[in-house]
Amino acid sequence: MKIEKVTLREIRMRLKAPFETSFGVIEERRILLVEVIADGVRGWGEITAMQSPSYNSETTDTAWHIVSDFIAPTMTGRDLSGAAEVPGLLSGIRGHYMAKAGVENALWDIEAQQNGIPLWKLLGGTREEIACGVSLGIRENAESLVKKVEQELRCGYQRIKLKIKPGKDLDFVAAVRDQFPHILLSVDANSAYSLEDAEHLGKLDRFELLMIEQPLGWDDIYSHARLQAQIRTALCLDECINNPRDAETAISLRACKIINIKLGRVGGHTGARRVHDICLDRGVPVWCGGMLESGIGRAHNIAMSTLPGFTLPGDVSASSRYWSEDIIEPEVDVSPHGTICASAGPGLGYAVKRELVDRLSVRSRNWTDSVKVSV
Ligand code: OSB
Ligand code: MG
Repeated sequence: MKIEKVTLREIRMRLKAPFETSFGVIEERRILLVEVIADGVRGWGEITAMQSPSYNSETTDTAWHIVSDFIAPTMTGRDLSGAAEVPGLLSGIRGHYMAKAGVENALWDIEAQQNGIPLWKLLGGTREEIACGVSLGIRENAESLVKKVEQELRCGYQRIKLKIKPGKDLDFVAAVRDQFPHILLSVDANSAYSLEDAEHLGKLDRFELLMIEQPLGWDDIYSHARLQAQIRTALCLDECINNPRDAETAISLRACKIINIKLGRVGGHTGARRVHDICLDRGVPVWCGGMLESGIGRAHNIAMSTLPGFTLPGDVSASSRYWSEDIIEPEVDVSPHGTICASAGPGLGYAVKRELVDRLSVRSRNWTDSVKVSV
């Protein structure tokens, strides 16, 4: 796999509706797309960092810097045996998993195309249809949330996740649970609470939630272990799990009973598969998290979700929930029973709408084998 060209683009995409989490309201995504050409084959990856460092420490701009000044110059012109070599090659760059993932995943797309098989098969996927849930932002009042839940259930989604924060938690969950006593229901706090809130969080036990996702510090596995010992509901870690060692630590400390795997957060498909393998081995169910991705990131998420350990519905939902027009063809559709079928085409299995990407681009930069940097 000789890397001939790397192109980095920033596109802006406005969400159909604002998405509120405990760390703020997201109305527009500033997404970085990575296009790599190796042996004449083109592959795509997406960098899922938010524009502010409020989910984790990366941002769209830190990722632009790290890819531009370190990753792309390291990769361009190199001859690799496969995409799985990338983490080793980039190990001298500390952290910045989301930036690395965008580049590595483009190479996975290429490798699958070179083998003439779908990416999900190359990764070792075992199911052709994945189970889907939705993540619902914080809303003004419980009534409008209940209406939204009803609408998503009508679309077929198999699990509903509610974003919560202090002051917008118990009443909202109670209203939804009252209306829908039997659905798979979970909550995600994005690190909005502290261990002193243990008693308060324990009040969620009565709602028979599937899980409480990342209630405590974004980098604090230990406190989650203390909390899990005090409440019945399963904790799920998102922000805390950045690599296989974090997964080992969290499972050994009993800090969680479920893990959310996000491709960007763990540095790409190689890291994701390692985290998945550890969880499968230790009997910890995993599911695929989302970062309000464009179709390219979404297609990578679908491929990953076909691995055997992904036994819970993920935050992978239809393109049309997020965008008036997605950048891939066909768009991602969800069946009436809340599933997505993995594409049978080679690589990602979706075509990138290049003219649309061009129209949405606000900056781009490329690196080629002969001329390492050109603006
Ligand atoms: O914590 O899972 C999260 C979106 C942005 C940042 C963090 C999270 C989320 C979501 C949305 O929950 C999931 C999606 O629909 O893509
Ligand atoms: Mg989360």
